[in-house]
Amino acid sequence: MKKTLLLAVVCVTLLSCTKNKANEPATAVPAIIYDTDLGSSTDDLFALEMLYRYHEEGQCRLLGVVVDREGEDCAGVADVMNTYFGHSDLPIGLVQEGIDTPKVWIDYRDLPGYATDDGSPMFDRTHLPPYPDGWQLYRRLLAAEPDHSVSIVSVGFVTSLAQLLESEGDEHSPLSGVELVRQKVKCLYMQGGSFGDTLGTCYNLVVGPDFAQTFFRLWPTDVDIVFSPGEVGDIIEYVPDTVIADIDWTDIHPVKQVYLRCNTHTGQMMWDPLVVINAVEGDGLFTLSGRGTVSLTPRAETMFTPSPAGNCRYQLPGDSAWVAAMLTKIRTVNKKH
Ligand SMILES: [Ca+2]
Repeated sequence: MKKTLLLAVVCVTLLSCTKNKANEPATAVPAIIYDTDLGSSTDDLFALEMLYRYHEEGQCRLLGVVVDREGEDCAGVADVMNTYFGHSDLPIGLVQEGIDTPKVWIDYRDLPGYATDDGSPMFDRTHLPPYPDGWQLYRRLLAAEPDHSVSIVSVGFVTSLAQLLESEGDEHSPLSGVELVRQKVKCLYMQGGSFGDTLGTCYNLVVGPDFAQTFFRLWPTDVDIVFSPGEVGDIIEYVPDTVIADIDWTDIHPVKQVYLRCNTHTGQMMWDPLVVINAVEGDGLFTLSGRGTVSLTPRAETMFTPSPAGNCRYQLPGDSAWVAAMLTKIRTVNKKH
């Protein structure tokens, strides 16, 4: 009897191993939550276009969009983009009680209201307000995914992330926000940080210092972060005339309309797409620092301390060939979508 029981246990174990192996290809494609301050800089738009393309090509699974800049118009931009590019099924979350009136660099928050010559809306909509709170959408999406499988692409503020980390158990999961992140998140890819010879700040963190402090205090130290500091994207420029020329196949295009209607000569560089490329295509296209830990000073400066067991790494600027290759990747989504 004992031998029979042992055999049964072995069989069940083998079956369960086989089942897990069969699931591996599905989990190998990164599941991604896109966390963005849409409505101000246009690199957030290009990064989102790239995620659509990666999703369509089966290179990632885009789970949803969290808008971390306050305002239903900012979430409306996400809705216009999702709808236009055929991803109206994507859920949208919007921060409440976020950063109070942060600077707007390129104001395209009225994109949802753009009209054609006859006054009719230029772009269709799917999800109208109200939107779920960003941290609540995080909890719902994370709870439904396999353990250690989700990559977060954070290219805006850390408002919704800080609120997620402070959250308690709810109908989606009994876990606290910290434990939910620890259980579900594989890696956070973040636009931000400054890791030069002297301490420095970055816009996305310093503009909301309380959120940044909460984020660094609570983020689990056993969940990886890859930072994309400003200087990495500072050398990649997608000039406005080229953007418009690349979208020569239509005028009814949300990104082209932003470039036709707004002053985009603001020193806009391609910071955010680098975060998406790293999250989807992996580390091979980037030169990364060694491992270490990152802490935040009281003045919201990021401080990197090398440590082989640390959870943090950061991108380093590439050479001119790398810059050209990155820009080509970014431009592709506008040329052929
Ligand atoms: Ca951004």
